[in-house]
Amino acid sequence: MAQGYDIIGDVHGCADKLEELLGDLGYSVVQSPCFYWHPDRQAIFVGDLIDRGPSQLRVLEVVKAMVDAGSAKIVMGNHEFNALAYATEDPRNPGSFLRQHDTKNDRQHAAFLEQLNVEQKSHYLAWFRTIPLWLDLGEVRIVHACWHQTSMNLIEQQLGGNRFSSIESFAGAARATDAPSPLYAAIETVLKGPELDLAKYGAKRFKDKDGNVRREARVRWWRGGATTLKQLAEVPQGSRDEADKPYGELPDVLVDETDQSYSYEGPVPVIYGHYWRTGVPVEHEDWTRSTACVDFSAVNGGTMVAYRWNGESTIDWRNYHPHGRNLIEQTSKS
Ligand SMILES: [Mn+2]
Repeated sequence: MAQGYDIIGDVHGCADKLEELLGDLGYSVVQSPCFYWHPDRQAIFVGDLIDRGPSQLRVLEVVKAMVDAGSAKIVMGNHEFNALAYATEDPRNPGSFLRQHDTKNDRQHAAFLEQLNVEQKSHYLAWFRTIPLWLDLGEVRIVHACWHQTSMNLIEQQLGGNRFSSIESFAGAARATDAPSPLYAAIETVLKGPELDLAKYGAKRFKDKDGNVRREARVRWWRGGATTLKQLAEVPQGSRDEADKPYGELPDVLVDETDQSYSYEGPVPVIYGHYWRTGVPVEHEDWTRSTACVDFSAVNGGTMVAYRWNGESTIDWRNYHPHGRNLIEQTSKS
């Protein structure tokens, strides 16, 4: 029985950083079958094992071996979900796929498609389909992007659980191209995080770093008790408005009940990934009393991070590994 969990952030094909982190955390390789193991702890992966990075096959070998051996658990990331949709033909529209093979999607997924051969792809895609969309371990909860009970209730009702029971059940959920179903929207909330419509509250659109005009802003769902647009919406720092002026402050107006419902208040701590944090974990942004993000952009020159949960009911930033100060040193080195 594990005495604690080491919850590991988005790996994105960075096998060297992952194996270094596992070593630092006290996991060692057990032979035949070969897997990383810790005498009294279990690793939990928050998903997004694949895409972008240089050694995706090695990451899949390491992580699946741990999960098969019981030395790790995993939840699904949006990149595993997308990989499945990319590979699955639309049953209503033979010849086209549940995720379109267009330039943007091809580019996002190119490294995975190149690095795995046909057999490897079908082997790991079959495994992805069985990965749960979240884990509720009683005293701690793990999800890729957002813990939102309303969405999770809907998923459980429609799937009969929190995973896809068959490829047909996946295909039914992943049809997104025409009108997204409530089930698809709920899965997006859990795996990609909620967004809110700025125009609905009289706020301006903003231009993202690539110059695309965005009318939706990410929701800072980890802010417990947040009720206003200013508290909940995340317009990235340095954004500009459509007239190319600095974006300025969001209005401090109340958001509606649906948007307020994303705000997570505990009491059980949630550990999640997905959000490409940088630098050291900062209170209110990267962690709160009841939430901790473990994605610190490992594939983008950042640090592969774990949160070492030891049974606490409120997050303790000292349980981040590496610790804050070391994070700065590692980040500035890379
Ligand atoms: Mn993600």
